[in-house]
Amino acid sequence: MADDLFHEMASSITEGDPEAAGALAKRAIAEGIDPLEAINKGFVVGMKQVGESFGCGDAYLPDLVLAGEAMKAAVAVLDPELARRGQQRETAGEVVIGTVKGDIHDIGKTLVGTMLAASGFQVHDLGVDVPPERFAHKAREVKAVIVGVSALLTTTMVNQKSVIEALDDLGLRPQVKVLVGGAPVTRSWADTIEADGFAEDAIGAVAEARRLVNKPA
Ligand code: B1M
Repeated sequence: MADDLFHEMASSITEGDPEAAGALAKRAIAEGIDPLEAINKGFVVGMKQVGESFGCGDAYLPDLVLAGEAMKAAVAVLDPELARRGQQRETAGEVVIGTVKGDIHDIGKTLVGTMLAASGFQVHDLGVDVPPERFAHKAREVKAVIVGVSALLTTTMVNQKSVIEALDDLGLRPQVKVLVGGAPVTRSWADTIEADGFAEDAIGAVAEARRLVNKPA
């Protein structure tokens, strides 16, 4: 029964099991289940559960990382089938993400990127130690709707502002929204540099990104 399969799909995400998620996605295709339904009624349900557990302290960072990996494994199997059927999963838009110049911390940034990709954004991850101009040029190249800028050091936070200035220099503001985050970053800092969005963690980043493009989850 499809409901049982959807339930198993959600569990494969909450258990952070990419192998199971991939196998369940293949089973859905073999059983003729609509891949969009599999994503929305199965895997996404698990993703939401993990997010809620993390929000109230019942799940931890490794759970989020594994859930993200499991989601990616399922989507990797289902995306070609979606394309084959001529359906497109709703794309929330292009996101350029990276860690600011002078900063090589990448764990949180990568996690945020993974979660954004799992929630429907097309993510272009520029890596770490990224000069402001590179964010801006990539944003222009891919017609980004959001530029996500991570900073982990009090000494590099200021480079988030430089990214906004670089976007300004190319005339990309305000149509490109800027989302900032990282351990030392606060809402008040985001307001000071006139960023459009701020999130404390990866789940918050997904909610904030969807709000910024008017597609709340
Ligand atoms: Co560094 N480091 N580190 N470090 N390091 C910190 C950040 C520090 C707080 C440690 C400390 O002193 N207690 C401190 C900064 C102090 C400060 O500025 N206030 C520090 C320092 C000083 C340094 C060096 C200068 C140390 C030295 O060399 N003397 C050096 C700097 C190098 C450089 O960048 N130029 C350095 C180097 C390193 C390592 C390379 C050893 C390693 C990084 C490895 C890697 O990333 N591949 C490292 C690590 C691991 C840490 C700590 C211990 C952990 C960071 C981490 O990965 N956390 C860190 C202490 C800490 O944060 N507790 C520390 C887990 C990760 C999932 O969380 O990155 O916060 P986080 O991401 C979260 C949120 O912040 C948010 O969501 C994520 C997921 O929940 N978020 C976003 C992040 N980006 C976001 C973007 C968004 C939205 C949300 O929108 C776009």
